[in-house]
Amino acid sequence: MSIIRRSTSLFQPRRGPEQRILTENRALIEDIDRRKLLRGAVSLGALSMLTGCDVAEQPQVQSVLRTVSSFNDRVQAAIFDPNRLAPTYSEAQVVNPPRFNAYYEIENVKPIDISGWKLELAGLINDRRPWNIEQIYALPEQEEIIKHICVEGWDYIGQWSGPNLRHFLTLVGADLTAKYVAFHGNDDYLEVIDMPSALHPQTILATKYAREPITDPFGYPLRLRTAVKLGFKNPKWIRAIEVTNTYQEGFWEKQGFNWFSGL
Ligand SMILES: Nc1nc2c(c(=O)[nH]1)N[C@H]1C(S)=C(S)[C@@H](COP(=O)(O)O)O[C@H]1N2
Ligand SMILES: [Mo]
Repeated sequence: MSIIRRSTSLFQPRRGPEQRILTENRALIEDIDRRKLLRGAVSLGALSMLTGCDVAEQPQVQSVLRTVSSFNDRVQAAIFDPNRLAPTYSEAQVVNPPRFNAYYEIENVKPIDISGWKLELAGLINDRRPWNIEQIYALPEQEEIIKHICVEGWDYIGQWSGPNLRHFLTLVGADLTAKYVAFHGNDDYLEVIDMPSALHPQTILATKYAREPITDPFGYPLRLRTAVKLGFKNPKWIRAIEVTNTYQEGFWEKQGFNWFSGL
């Protein structure tokens, strides 16, 4: 089920500045609507009632939406159930090759040269020795067929395998009581997830797609795949993993999307 389809009722033709404001803040409003924070039709009137300020002015609309959105982050984190499993699918439903996305076009993907690649570990981890790919391949593998949902309004079912992240973090002596796990991509992409989501049973460090090594566009040699986060919280081409208590905004949060972005 795509976000756009679920939210179209919000964007029925309206006239004048109200339509313009709704369009310009589409991403934030969709995010709020997707989480069913506001039931029924979201209107500027409803938002202004929520916050008690005049939302007819553009800068205020943004801050109103951001307020609702970050409030929603806390609610989301509080209601996250670390034991609830996300739906899984059958092998017949797997889309192969997967659908590509990044903050740039596929032609600009810079493949990782595996001879020079090591996974770096940083922050609140006892054993921060880097890992080469052979060491990672030697770990027990977990496979999952899960849905990838992108905030841009599309989704696909994919078949991913690789070491379970909780298992890996335990192995290297990460502080599992820390708040966040940050992933640094080789393309300077940063995304951070909360520790409970990192420790969720369906969160893995994926090395394979449909039982073959992940190909360059999709994150070779290592990417995150979690069934409990939107697509953008699944960094590809991981260069470093950092365990930290410091809150950091990733690429898409800076575009206005929710930090938590759980499913
Ligand atoms: N390093 C890196 N990881 C990234 C991105 C990116 O631009 N760089 N884009 C994210 C977004 S928005 C999506 S939807 C998914 C796309 O993953 P896919 O190409 O395997 O479908 O990767 C996510 N991880
Ligand atoms: Mo995405």
